[in-house]
Amino acid sequence: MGLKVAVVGATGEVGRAFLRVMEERNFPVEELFLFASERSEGLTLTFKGESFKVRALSKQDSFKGIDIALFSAGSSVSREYAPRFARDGVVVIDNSSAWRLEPDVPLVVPEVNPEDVKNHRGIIANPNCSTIQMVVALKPIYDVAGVEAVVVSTYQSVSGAGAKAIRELQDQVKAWCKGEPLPPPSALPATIAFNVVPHIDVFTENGYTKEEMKMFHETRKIMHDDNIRVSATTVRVPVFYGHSEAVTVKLKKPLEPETATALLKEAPGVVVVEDTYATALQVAGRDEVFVSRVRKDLVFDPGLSMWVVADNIRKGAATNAVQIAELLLEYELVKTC
Ligand code: A2P
Ligand code: 11C
Repeated sequence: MGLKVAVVGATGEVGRAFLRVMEERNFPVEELFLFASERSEGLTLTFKGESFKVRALSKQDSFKGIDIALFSAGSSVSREYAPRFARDGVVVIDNSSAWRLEPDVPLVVPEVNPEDVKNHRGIIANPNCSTIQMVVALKPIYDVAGVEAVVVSTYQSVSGAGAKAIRELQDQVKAWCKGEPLPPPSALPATIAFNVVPHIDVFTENGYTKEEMKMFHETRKIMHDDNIRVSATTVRVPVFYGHSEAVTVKLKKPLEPETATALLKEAPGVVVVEDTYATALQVAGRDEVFVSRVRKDLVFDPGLSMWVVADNIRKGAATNAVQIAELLLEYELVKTC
């Protein structure tokens, strides 16, 4: 008894994590279809001890019979293929930015707006990783004290930019250790080894990057509140896995740090780290959002500041998508055969 599940972008960082997370959470997969580009055709990946051949997405005409497809192959692939899957009756959970702001596409973080999945019309969007971890931490605070504005600076790992960016950091560090010139950047916009780069995704007309504007728009959509203002500075750092965020929240009502901490401790998917702090290296491989350094903000009154860290490939992408698939089952929006 289980579902027919497709993974699109199966050979990528997030694609491989989809498989790991479904295996760990014992997601009921009866049949598995792995898709990637023609470059990967015939490659073998393992799921629950069984080998599965990767197929070229471009060579597949029909997707009928598949129940759920988890997509992480970039926006252009999602734009082209998600509607084709949906037309064939598949529910697509898409990790790209292609559909997130479309009015008839739910944008879901299960700890925040689970019920939104019920409005899907074939495509459900997984938010950007830096948005997901922030809204998981904001939700319990929002519910009690309201949120007027958020100022956030991110420290994002290279895995957010995919497998090529991971290799780029590795190659630059290796060259540095050998005393050789660093290979020039190609997957990332600037040399990332021993550097900090305030440029993720493309720049937009208002001087913010698209990554920063994702945090603005996606937060509003997920929280169902078009009045929240988010000013983000998103920064790439030489870390392999785990995004860290310094989050400052302007509240509507006073909330003591101790009360916020107690609320966060009760919140689903949150781990509060007290007396010390979470770091990206520690949380890599974990599914929860780690919150530490909760304190009264010295600029906004009422306001709080906190440090929020999560594994961008897991909670920021694969785990959140698999949780959405679990919601589809829970709400009986897909049925196991
Ligand atoms: P491939 O490995 O064959 O290039 P990442 O974000 O880690 O770089 O992964 C991107 C994923 O998207 C990979 O699985 C990649 O497959 C897949 N992909 C890229 N372009 C296409 C395409 N045109 N059709 C299908 N899959 C694609
Ligand atoms: C990064 N947050 O770290 C990006 C990756 O819109 O899904 C995810 C981009 C997206 O580079």
